[in-house]
Amino acid sequence: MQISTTQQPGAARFFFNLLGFLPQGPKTIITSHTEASPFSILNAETGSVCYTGVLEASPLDPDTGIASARAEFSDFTVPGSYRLSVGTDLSPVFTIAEHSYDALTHDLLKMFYFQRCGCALTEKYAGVFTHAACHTAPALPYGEDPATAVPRNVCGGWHDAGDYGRYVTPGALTVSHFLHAYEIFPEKFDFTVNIPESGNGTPDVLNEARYELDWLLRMQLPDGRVYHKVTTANHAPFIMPEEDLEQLYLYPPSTISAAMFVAVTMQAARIFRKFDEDYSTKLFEAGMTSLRYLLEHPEYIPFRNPKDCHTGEYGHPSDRDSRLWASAEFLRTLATGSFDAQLPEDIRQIREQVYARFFGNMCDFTVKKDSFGWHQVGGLALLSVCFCPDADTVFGEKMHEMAKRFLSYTADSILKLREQSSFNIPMEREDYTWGSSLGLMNRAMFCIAAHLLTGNDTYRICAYDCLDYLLGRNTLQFSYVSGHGSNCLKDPHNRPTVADDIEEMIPGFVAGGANCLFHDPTAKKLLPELGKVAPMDCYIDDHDCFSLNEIAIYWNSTALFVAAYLM
Ligand code: 9MR
Ligand code: ZN
Repeated sequence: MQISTTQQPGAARFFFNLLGFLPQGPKTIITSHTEASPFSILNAETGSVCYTGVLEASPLDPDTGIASARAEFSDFTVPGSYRLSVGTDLSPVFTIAEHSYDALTHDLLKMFYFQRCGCALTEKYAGVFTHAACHTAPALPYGEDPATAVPRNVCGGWHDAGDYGRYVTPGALTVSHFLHAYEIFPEKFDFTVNIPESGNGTPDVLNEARYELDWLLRMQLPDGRVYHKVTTANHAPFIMPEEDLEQLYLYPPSTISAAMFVAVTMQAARIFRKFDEDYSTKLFEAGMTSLRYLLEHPEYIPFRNPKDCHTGEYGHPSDRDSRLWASAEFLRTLATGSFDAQLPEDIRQIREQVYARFFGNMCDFTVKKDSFGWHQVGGLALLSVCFCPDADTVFGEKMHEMAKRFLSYTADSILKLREQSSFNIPMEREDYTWGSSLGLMNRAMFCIAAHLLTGNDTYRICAYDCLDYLLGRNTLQFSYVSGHGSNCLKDPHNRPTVADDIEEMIPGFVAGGANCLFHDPTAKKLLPELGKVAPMDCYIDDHDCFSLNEIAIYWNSTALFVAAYLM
């Protein structure tokens, strides 16, 4: 368990990325000093001074609860092990090294193998963390008479989080993080993670994505609707997944699940084209079926949990953002390679229709700093437009301009937040909520996109700031990624790792993070009341705290996007 400690007078604290820095990357360490004192970087072995500078002091910051100072030494690029010294205070050792984030990126991707449902995790790939195949029984469509309902095989996919539910909307979103990362910077995914498909000629990031895509295809009904989720009625207790034998239900389709299904199958169809043409065609056709359904149903059909269902809801106020994203992926895919060759007349007409609506949806779109998250997926449409090689032709110059403007405008507002924070983190109080890691990684994604589009280096630096926070540059000096950093996540709210009786935690899992809204009873009980604890300190590494310490696929996939780009 991890509770913020009140600062001892004289005992300086140092807050920094516990995985260290890249030689060419930005380098910032926050200290608990309050004056603009001189600092030095010392060689950790010899004690010799390698670099000197002056701290930049910040007054008390309500988000961190402390006054602090910042040592910035980005222009010091020599690999090695060092300490920061301020007067007589010495920091713990930190490193500057090539490949500081390679193992991290590897493990962030490998995490998804451990989330696989419907197959046994074997020693060859899982090491000691094996388990038998789980959730293999057919699921019943919810609300139908069990005597006559036809059970359906929807085996596969990833467990969403620390629970065993499988939900279409976060699933599609997560796959899209993989696909966008691969599409925008494929050169970063030249590594394998020892999964059954490794070495088959397709990069592992796509192999892992396919495991979820295959399941998404099973969640589609012949008329194009897509079940919203498959879960038991209640979350299982802390048992291994193969022991969870309660009845699985398929919960009613929504237009959000259909739209996100269209988006991700269309995107995957164009990316898988060169690896497996038959699979690509299958994805495209499945996407077309649901797109036709959506065009015939312009009204929003939401999903709400029925009264007797207590698993995640993933509700939305509207389906406009998911329709916008679906349209963008469809238009881009149609214009890609072999798809545009011989378009049947009906698809040409559909394209006109989609384009017209896309335009309207885009003009109405309000981008948020977390528009790559499950609350709001419109940001993914922006990525699709802005990184489309011939965006002016496919989307029109005006639309392309608008998408670029939305992206850079949001990235600029993220930079402003960063400037206001004493830790140089683009977060404000209201951002310390359930799944704060997602908001933070979304900001880093905006900054990466803006950096790639404009070449402005401040965006790239801000993306590193976000990664630094996740890996230890926070008031708890805590790395929210298991297995990475000397003080890191060890006891997440995650059923298998609690139930498996193995002391060690699987590396590469990202926790939801600090949340000052106390959404779970243990957090309420154990954390001091707000005012006595700063938002950045509102976190406990205890599996009971599901609103602080759960793991989830989209927390990992956004971190993967960021770490892969920055590594
Ligand atoms: O991540 C979700 C968080 O933002 C919401 O506030 C919370 C309550 O609705 O739900 C979280 O999502 C959970 C989902 O409902 C079920 N699987 C675990 C998810 C992570 O906590
Ligand atoms: Zn399972």
